[in-house]
Amino acid sequence: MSTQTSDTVSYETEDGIGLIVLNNAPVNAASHDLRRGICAAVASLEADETVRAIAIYGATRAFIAGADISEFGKPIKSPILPEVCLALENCTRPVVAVMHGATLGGGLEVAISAHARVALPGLLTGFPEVTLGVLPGSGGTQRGPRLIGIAATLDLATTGRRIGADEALKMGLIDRIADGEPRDVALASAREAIDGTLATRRTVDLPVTPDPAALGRYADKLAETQPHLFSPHKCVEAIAASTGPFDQGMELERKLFFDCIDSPQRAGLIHAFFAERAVSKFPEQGAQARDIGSVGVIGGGTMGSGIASAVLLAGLPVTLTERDDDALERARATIGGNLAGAVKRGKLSEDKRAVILSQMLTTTTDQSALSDADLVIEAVFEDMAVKHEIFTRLDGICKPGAILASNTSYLDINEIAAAAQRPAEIVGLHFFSPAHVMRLIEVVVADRTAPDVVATGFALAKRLGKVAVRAGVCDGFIGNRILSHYRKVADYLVMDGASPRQVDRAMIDFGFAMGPFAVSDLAGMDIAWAARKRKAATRDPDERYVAVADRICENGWFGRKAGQGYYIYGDGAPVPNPKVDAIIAEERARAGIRPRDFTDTEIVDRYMTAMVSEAARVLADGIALRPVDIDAVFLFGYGFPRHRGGPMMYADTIGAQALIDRIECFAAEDAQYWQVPPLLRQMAETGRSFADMNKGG
Ligand code: 3H9
Repeated sequence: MSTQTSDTVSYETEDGIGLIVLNNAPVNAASHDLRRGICAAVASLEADETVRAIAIYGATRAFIAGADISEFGKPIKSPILPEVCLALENCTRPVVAVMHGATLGGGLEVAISAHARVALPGLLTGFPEVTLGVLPGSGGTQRGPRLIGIAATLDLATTGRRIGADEALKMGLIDRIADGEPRDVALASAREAIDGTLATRRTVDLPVTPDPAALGRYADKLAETQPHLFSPHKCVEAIAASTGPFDQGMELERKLFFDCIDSPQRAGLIHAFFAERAVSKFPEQGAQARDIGSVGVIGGGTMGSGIASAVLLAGLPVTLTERDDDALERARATIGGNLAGAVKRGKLSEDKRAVILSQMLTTTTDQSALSDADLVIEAVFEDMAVKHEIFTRLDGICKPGAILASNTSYLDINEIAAAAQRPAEIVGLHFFSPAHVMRLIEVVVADRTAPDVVATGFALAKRLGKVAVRAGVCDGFIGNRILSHYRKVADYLVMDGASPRQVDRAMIDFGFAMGPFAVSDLAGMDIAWAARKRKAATRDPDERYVAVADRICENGWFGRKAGQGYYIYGDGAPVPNPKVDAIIAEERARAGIRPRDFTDTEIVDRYMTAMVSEAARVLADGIALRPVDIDAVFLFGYGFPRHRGGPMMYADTIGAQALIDRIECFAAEDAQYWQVPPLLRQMAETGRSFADMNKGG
């Protein structure tokens, strides 16, 4: 008979064994109710003289996925997780933790407070706290070094990487791996704890071997690679204290944990965590996604090959078509290279790569080979006439019910859909380069796209391990529309006196992995040049136009692939291109501009204000469902610094009125470009924030 100690925890006894069962679906987050329930169950079982050993396991798909993140930033109610850990560790009966599924962060800390650990094969464990801007705050930084050593704890805690049962066993984090149902394993393990075949001991009683070399190594590495992040450095500080008395170490860990909780980075990183999940809620989600068993890709350039690689890596067969055999050969080589990269990153075995290339990838010049595909993704160059021709042809070739998607990055999906007899089955699936690596897909919903086709786009993204965001139709959808607006500011700043390297550096210091000019070089400046030429005829004649990039391109300096662009690329680190500086000087002189100095703060303020302004217009136009969708687009598609949560979260930290003040100040220089979005005015008047809009307010 089982006794509930809280809504989510119960215990029962069988043959002298006490079983504590955790049932806080979906992933057993250590909520207040769960914590309370565990402490009460331990107390009741300890009071029962017939109980000789205790085992604790989860009745959901996880043991414990960690502290309940939604409680962060709110007042914490007792018992806190460190108290739960102490209750288990100080229990007078041997306690075995049965670790299965996600056993992360606070979940792992609970497990290492038990006296022995048995894991099921599908275990996913580690200390992911740094990815949320905190550190293991329930004794992980103190018990970890006692159990697996200082170096291994530093590795897990500062990287946040997740490991499986085999690695956990090798590391000494668990005592053994056992297969079976968690309850059966719990009973068997507790019996072994009683008869001594499973050794039990308190982690706190184990000695710590000092390792100043590892501590120094990690401190140096983090100072170099993550100087702007807060919590990884605090992990090192807390782990360093593990060689001293346990209680003192725990006290320091608790203090540092709260320093992290109070840091804006924690708020940004947790917003990013929930953003990834929030975007999976969309109006058409009730529709049944169609089965996708095979995918066609038209076009084997960088994008098409990247998409094919992503689909193949997800285990789906791909038929890729190109115009001629040479192009097919290049596509095969690109896909082969992409998959080799996956082997290198440990995501694929060499054998599996060979099987994929020989059995799952078909390349052909004959588009009729797409007749059986459930979904075809077009990834040819951006020309409406070409897309029309392809969609008309595909419509005739593809079987009824097949979905036809375009990977266009800005063209009108409604216009593309008009070329086919099946407008309900046409959708935009906008991948980001490199498509087998970048996690974002914009699912672009045209006027007549059917709900189940939208749901299929989301389901496919999930299968590919990507983050889908629903976008409406406009030039550039969510991401590229906003990008094409704020990218101009980088050019204006350079014309007015900043250098490309100063702008890049300021944005790197803000947290981006690369600045806008380095990104242009990486993407290839010829692509944006071609787009500018195409749009020249329709450009607003009053718009300020900067010709520096055109002049660089006229010289053939297209960026990295040409060996030079804004920077010169050789064997060492890229260096600023002095010939570009000369072009900038000439263009300033031609425009009669006397260059002035900009501080890095001024650069960031203009760049970010421009980004937020266009984002507010995208939201008001209904192109993005909620502010959090824009945040997700930038986090997963544009390298926005995760610890800042996304542009809309950034905007909330500045405030609508302060943003308006900035825009009005910048408008004194260029009133055509700097205009206050009406949504920001409304927000300033009503006090409503983007966070309120995410909650439906
Ligand atoms: C910590 O432990 C601090 C301690 O050291 C110190 C404390 C003092 N809390 O991802 P899914 C929700 S820090 C609250 O879609 P999956 C999630 O939002 C924590 N909610 O499923 C979603 O809700 P909804 C360290 C959580 O199977 C639902 O569960 N732990 C939490 O793809 C399903 O999630 C971590 O960092 C949570 N901890 O992946 C682990 N976790 O359905 C974070 C999940 O309403 N979690 N939810 O959208 C994960 O990595 C993944 O969620 C997991 C499952 C692998 C567990």
